[in-house]
Amino acid sequence: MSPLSLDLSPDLFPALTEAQADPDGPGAHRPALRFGDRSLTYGELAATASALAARVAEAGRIAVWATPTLETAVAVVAALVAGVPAVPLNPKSGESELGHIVSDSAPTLVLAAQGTQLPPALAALERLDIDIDTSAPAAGLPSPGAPDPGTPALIVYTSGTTGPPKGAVIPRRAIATTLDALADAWQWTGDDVLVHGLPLFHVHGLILGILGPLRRGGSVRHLGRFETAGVTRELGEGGATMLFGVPTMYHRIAETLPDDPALAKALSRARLLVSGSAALPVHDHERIAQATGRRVIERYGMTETLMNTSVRADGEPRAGTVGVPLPGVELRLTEEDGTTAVEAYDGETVGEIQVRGPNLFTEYLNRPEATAAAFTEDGWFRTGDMAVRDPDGYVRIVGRKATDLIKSGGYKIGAGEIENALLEHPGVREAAVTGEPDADLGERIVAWIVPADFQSPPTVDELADHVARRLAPHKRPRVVHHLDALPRNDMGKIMKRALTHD
Ligand code: MCA
Ligand code: AMP
Repeated sequence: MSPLSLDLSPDLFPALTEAQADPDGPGAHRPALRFGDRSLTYGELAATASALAARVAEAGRIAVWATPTLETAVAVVAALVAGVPAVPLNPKSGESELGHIVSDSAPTLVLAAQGTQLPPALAALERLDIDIDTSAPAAGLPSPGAPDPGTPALIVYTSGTTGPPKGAVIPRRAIATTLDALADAWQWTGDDVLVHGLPLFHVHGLILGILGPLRRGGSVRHLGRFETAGVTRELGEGGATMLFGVPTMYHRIAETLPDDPALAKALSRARLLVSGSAALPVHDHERIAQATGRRVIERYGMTETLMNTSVRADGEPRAGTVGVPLPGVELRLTEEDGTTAVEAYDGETVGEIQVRGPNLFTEYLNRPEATAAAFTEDGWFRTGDMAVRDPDGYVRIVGRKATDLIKSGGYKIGAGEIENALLEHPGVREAAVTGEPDADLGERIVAWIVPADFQSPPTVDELADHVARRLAPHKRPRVVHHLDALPRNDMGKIMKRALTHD
């Protein structure tokens, strides 16, 4: 047990600060986190996170092995309390992706749950076990003072069209303001109990799904992995009030509903069902509404911007739209040149969404050129998402500027990183990757390869395993086509539009 503990940072989690100041008060006994049969009250979380914070306070930057467990939530809260930037790592990351993230972000420590085996890519890093010690002293070191709102809080890796993922540096200000804007839009309070089964190495599951309830003084029940039975249990008898998920999860709910009246009943009791990370198909929206009487609301965000728009809890839920700009977020659509604003609110004129506000990231770590390219001269962030606006301001996303970005299961995946991985396979001479519509995943990854040897071309399983081992299982191709040659233009550039089944 560490003899030290740090005062909790009052700006991000008032309920934790209160629990630390008054460990016997009612606030300290309120539930904060639950994963399966393990849970922590605010008092317990304050004790264990402040003790861990004291142990990482001197670190430059820490990596967190972000399994869907209580340990990950405690480690990230501890890092925020200590004012030390944390890099959440996907525990299913393959060797080259992990190697890239670790060398790019250069953490001085990796935090992992006791007993977890870490891969060789992390062997050179000092390891600190996340030990959940609720008997740690409630007060110890004097407060270091709340870190400046511009201090980096998290570095979250996100894919681009080419090359390896970039680390988006997310300041404390962005986390606080995005969560408070969502509280306003969703009437989200400390009385809410959230349920979800999202991964904890992305913005959706970690910032909205764990830090969100903690900032409100409410609680979260994490399912470990998404399953409709868990949703039924927690929203039904469990009394949870909100559900967060990606469209693939709502699609699986919509598929299950006709045979599962208990799921329908549980969903009908929820105060709010929220979908994000990709477009929720209108068909799934309607099926859920019909079976439960509840309409899923959509919000739109990005790793770099956190949340930009949402359908409001007190607004009209309109399928196929992502609602209106959140408080504090400026949003404009621009013409092809990227700077002329589209003035129309006609539901027809398409422009690129650009945003400005305190919700934005600061930079891509070690990538000043990519950072500069992401912003206009007057400070608008170019999202690359194309949209129209209805007369009342509701935003409808209609597509993406880059065809080389694929959204599968709510994960953003760059075609370029998969092509590079495929080209490292000895059986592949040339490779191109595209996304094609998939009812479950939104888009599925399709690889088009010219085999090195047509007599024994690599199988889909072989290539899927190859990509899963190097990058991550969700980046593996689900379909592989063999071609004699890739279609190229006069400049030798691959013409992806020509890559279709027939
Ligand atoms: C399969 N698996 C493999 C292989 N094939 N492992 C190794 N090698 C292989 N060849 C394993 C997978 O690891 C997984 O393991 C299991 O088989 C099933 O894989 P998969 O089909 O990919 O998963 P799924 O069950 O279909 O997952 C669907 C899902 C998932 C649950 C919806 O895609 C998901 O969690 N999506 C959430 C993405 C997300 O949070 N995005 C937010 C980013 P195992 O079963 O053990 O897992 S966007 C964001 O943050 C912005 C800000 C926003 O707006 O929200
Ligand atoms: P990521 O880079 O993984 O953070 O994903 C951000 C991207 O997800 C955005 O640029 C959008 O293309 C997409 N996205 C997020 N939420 C929605 C939504 N509700 N509807 C459509 N697309 C979305």
